[in-house]
Amino acid sequence: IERVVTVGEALAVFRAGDDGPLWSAPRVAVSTGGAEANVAMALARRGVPVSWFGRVGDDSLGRRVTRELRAEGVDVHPVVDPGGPTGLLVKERGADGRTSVVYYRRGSAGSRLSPADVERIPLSRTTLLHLTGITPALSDEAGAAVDHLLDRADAAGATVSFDVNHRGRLWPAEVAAPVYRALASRAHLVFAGVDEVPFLLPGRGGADAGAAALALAERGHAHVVVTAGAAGAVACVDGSLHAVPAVPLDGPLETVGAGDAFVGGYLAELVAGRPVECRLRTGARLGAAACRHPGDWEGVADLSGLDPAEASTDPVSR
Ligand code: KDG
Repeated sequence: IERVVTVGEALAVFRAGDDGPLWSAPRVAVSTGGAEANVAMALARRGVPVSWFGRVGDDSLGRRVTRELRAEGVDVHPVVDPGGPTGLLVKERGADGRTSVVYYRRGSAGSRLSPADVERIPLSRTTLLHLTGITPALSDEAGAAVDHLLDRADAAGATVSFDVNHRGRLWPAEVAAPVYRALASRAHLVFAGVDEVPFLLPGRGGADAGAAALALAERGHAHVVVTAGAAGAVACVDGSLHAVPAVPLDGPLETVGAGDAFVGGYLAELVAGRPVECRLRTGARLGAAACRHPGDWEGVADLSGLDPAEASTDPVSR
């Protein structure tokens, strides 16, 4: 694999909480999010050639998110759509330290992705196409674009990676589950959080990540990765199971985007031809790094202190 291609909705992210809740905070921080965009930025940080495709509005937020993706080294191909605004995600941190997410994205440009938009995306035997379960949640048209991409990936012999990424605020579980199963069955590599496994294996709740990965393998998924947050992550590849613990963290954590950073780390090592343990370890480090920053993806730029071998007790280096 020489290049990763990803398609989805990039969002503007407004974040409040450092100086009070959104209703009274005098300032919000602005940045970029969207699962596929986050994965693309993590991959670019690891030096992997990566392209992002999707729609943005003909507005300042659209210019902003494309500019940020480009600045991070992603090859960006926006369709600028005057028919809808760039989608927005608002993250608000409560006094209890918990983050809540609200979307302003119905009818957004990103949700208007169409099969015609993805017709010319270059795919070949040397591309890895990364998709998530968020895109088909956005609209029927966006779902049709995902199906068309999978047909094209099939014809081109591209490798397909799929991250379930269930978003209960976008669609109900009973509508989403059959779509996730159909998409996962067409992917070579499936990522799921341990709590998302029941979507793929109805009736199998409560399993730990290892048992879940084995059960998915039994269902015919030759390459699955199940993440379990602070309990680590497991991969089952061609029948063998590999596990890594999570990197221990303390201090305030903001976990939105950690899953995407994990996927970026895992895929970066896959593209580099590294073994499964190494992919999992890098995934865990990037996931942990994302938790140390209140933004979705910015934390992946700094992996210091996340490797036990380089731990130092001196808080200053000079
Ligand atoms: O994982 C973080 C993403 O979820 C966030 O950036 C926004 O893609 C997003 C979504 O739809 O939740």
